[in-house]
Amino acid sequence: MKTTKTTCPYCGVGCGVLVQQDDNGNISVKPDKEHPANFGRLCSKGTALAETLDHPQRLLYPEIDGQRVSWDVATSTIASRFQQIIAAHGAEAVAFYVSGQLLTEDYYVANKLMKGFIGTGNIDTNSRLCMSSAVAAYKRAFGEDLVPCSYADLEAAQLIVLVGSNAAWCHPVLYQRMVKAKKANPALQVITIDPRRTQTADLADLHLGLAPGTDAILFNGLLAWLAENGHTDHAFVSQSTAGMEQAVDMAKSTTPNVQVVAEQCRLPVEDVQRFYALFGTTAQVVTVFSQGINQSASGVDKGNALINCHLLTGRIGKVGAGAFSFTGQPNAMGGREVGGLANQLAAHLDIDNAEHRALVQDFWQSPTMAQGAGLKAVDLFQAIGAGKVKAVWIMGTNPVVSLPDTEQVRAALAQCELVIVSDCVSHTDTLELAHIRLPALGWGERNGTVTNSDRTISRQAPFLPAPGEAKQDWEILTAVAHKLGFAAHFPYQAAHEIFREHAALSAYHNAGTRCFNIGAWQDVTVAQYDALLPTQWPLNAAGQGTVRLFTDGKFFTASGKAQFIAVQPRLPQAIRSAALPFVLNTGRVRDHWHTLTRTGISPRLSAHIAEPYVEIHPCDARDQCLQEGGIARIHNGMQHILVKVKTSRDQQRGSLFVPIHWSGQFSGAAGVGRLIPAVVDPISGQPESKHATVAIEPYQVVWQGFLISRRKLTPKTDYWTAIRTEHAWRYEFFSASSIDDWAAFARDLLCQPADGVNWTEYLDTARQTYRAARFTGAQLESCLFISADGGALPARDWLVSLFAHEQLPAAERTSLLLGKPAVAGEDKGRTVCACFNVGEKTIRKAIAEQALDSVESIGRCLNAGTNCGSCIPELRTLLGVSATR
Ligand SMILES: Nc1nc2c(c(=O)[nH]1)N[C@H]1C(S)=C(S)[C@@H](COP(=O)(O)OP(=O)(O)OC[C@H]3O[C@@H](n4cnc5c(=O)[nH]c(N)nc54)[C@H](O)[C@@H]3O)O[C@H]1N2
Ligand SMILES: Nc1nc2c(c(=O)[nH]1)N[C@H]1C(S)=C(S)[C@@H](COP(=O)(O)OP(=O)(O)OC[C@H]3O[C@@H](n4cnc5c(=O)[nH]c(N)nc54)[C@H](O)[C@@H]3O)O[C@H]1N2
Ligand code: SF4
Ligand SMILES: [Mo]
Repeated sequence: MKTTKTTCPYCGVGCGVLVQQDDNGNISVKPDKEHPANFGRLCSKGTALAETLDHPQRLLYPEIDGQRVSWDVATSTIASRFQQIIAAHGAEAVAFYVSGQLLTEDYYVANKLMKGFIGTGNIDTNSRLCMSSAVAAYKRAFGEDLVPCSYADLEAAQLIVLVGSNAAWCHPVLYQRMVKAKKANPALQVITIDPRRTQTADLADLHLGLAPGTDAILFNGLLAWLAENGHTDHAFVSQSTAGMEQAVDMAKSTTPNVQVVAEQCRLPVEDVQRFYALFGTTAQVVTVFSQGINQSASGVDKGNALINCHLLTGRIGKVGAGAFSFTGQPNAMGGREVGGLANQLAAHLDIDNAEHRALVQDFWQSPTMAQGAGLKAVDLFQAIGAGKVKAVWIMGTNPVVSLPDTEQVRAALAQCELVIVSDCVSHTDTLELAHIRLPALGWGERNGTVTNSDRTISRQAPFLPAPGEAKQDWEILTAVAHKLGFAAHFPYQAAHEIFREHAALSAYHNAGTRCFNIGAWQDVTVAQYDALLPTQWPLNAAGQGTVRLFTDGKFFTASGKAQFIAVQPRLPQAIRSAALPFVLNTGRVRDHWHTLTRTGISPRLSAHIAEPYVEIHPCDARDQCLQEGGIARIHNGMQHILVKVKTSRDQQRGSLFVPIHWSGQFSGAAGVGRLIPAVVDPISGQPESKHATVAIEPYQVVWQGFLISRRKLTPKTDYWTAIRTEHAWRYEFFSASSIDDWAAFARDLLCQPADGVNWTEYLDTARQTYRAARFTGAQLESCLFISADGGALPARDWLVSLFAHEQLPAAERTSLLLGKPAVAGEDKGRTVCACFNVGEKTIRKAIAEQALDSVESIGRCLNAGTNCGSCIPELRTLLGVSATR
């Protein structure tokens, strides 16, 4: 048995995992008990990591225009095309668009090559869509992009305020730490602030379901209230901050009293009062914020509005206190350290500061430094569309799905002269538009470091060989740098060499003026690098990390004082109208990761929420004539999507929620990015992904069906979703156009039966049902069920289970097209617990039959909820009890 210590590649919690491999190559993934992020816990996604390793669709070889080429040809072509474009149009005509999912070493090399050698600031990252507002807010307040807190502060707090964070689903291990902290300390109060009542609110003593986009009003109101009610820490404010009066004056003038706040945020006055009083009287407050704050056209101001409240009360740099941005991606923070955003340099230096540019140029010995900030993501893709940027290299991100106004992004890339995409998988919506496709190493193969939300740097270590000819991103970039003539400056042979350089730059001419400093690691040997323990930056000279920042009341602004920002609240730009009467909010689900390239191949993770959906209040659904489980068409007057209707009272009236995950590889028309306008924060450039205006209506389907197939297909119906199951892909369809010849449709869908493939079909014209099955010998290859009269379709779980048979038993073969199992089996229902694969129906049955009355008793009976705990809020809902009360 070989064990590798590494870090989970999903969210910014950055959990440590132990990967165990036996002699037969079987791999299991266990939580690392010693890692300070998770201390032995993992969520459903981390637990299922082994299932996503053997990816059926890896990109294995470099390709140019669809033809396999050698690495030498691929990298020479990139270099010469870049050189031609730069010679003709200048360096500003080329760009990189990178990702918070790259390792720090990859990120460092990409940033160095673009900003120091190609000589333009045109490298931006998907962190623009994710953390850039938090970065800007921290910089304005603290003088540097510094996250003050540590995870341990969540346990030390007496009040945790979660604003625009669905941590139960998005930072599940931190959520579990908060659950445990509350159990251990019942006095700990939790407040959630989110227009939706999410699973996170299950832990809350108070949930504030405010009107979308009104957070700055709520926090300005809090600042004014704190100032007026004697909660100012005068000593801290006078010694360690600047700008308090202007900020408080602005807060008082915009939000004079609790009534005004309550009215504008559409909250009960007493709830606002309770929140303010709790905040005022609790010294240990941590305010956690995430995309409900960041993804806004005034996201930076919102971040500062909440940081202001911590500065006024001196609740920063102390145990159990601080304004804590939970980062999204596994290496969002590492990307910030190396300056991966177009308006940063490296090592937390400023690209717009000539001295900083000179310092970095000197360190890199670079011939052509970027002279200022490059284009931010949304502007970059607009410049590509306008033909100003003629070559773009996209690494580790899927912008055709994740940027706002994805149809513009698609059109921009479609007419771009040179699109290069490095990815691990062979099919993404972005790769479809690439001229040059480069195979990158993925998790388990690549080697380097990541930094999580609380500044902990951890190792990602390889335990698998490279598939095909895939290379790590830094290796590809280094090869291109060599072909561009910069070999002497990119001498890297191994990841630790890059890490050392990054560490050295952080300490270069840094006499304590920059907080980010990991200089103690600038000479690490490969053995030391491999043994690096998770450590929170900055490091002292002895290499020890720092748990909490600002404990001495010193900040990194020119004056050394933290800066209050006077915030004038601004509401979202899109305003509801008669034509577009709903606010569209977007976000994540528990078991899926972004554009599904990894979680979409795991049967376990695909079972919790199998299809794209819109969540809508039942009264709105009724008014719009929408049926639960039916198909809704949501449009913004130009683009539309089709998703399933899910009604829920957790959704406020007038608002809709659609998850972001379903790309064109996994669904017909569910990519929600096409409905999001490219509206951004003026300072950070972060898009307002949580607030579009749309209309919703029923989609009149004339037939519905499903297909289970061993092969992955791309159906052509209006609505379809692909769902990974244990042995096959399941496709659900709905269509508004009638079909005359079902058999022809089926053959087209499944492709003509090849030799040796048996085809059985059954058509009932009276009942408008069509069923077909294909066999290879006695093995079931696919089956299709269609109903055009609204009649019920057979149980999917049973049919899916038939694909486990190498040879389908005769009895099952007969019952197959009847759509009924020969022997009735248990219908588990929708998966609730992904770790132990326990379905809703099984849980409901056990609750009823065995009189279960607690989450613990469900756990004892069915195991559900006993591993990662992510499903506990749902178990509570099934029990009909609310969390802590
Ligand atoms: N399961 C899973 N986990 C993930 C990811 C994933 O894809 N899947 N992705 C990771 C990444 S990159 C990120 S950035 C994080 C994101 O983590 P979160 O930010 O927690 O997740 P989101 O679902 O994007 O949005 C958070 C909440 O903001 C709320 N919101 C919308 N508008 C407003 C508003 O006006 N005010 C307030 N206060 N709230 C609002 C939404 O209703 C939503 O519940 O998750 C990370 N973790
Ligand atoms: N409407 C709306 N849009 C959003 C959001 C939202 O809440 N609402 N959230 C935004 C946020 S916060 C984020 S972070 C983005 C995420 O959006 P994306 O970054 O576009 O989503 P991913 O699916 O994570 O894309 C990562 C890609 O990189 C590949 N990959 C993984 N590891 C590596 C590697 O080591 N090297 C290379 N070269 N490739 C690799 C994966 O296969 C995948 O194709 O979406 C943003 N878009
Ligand atoms: S919380 Fe889950 S997804 Fe995030 S790092 Fe930990 S195991 Fe991975
Ligand atoms: Mo993100």
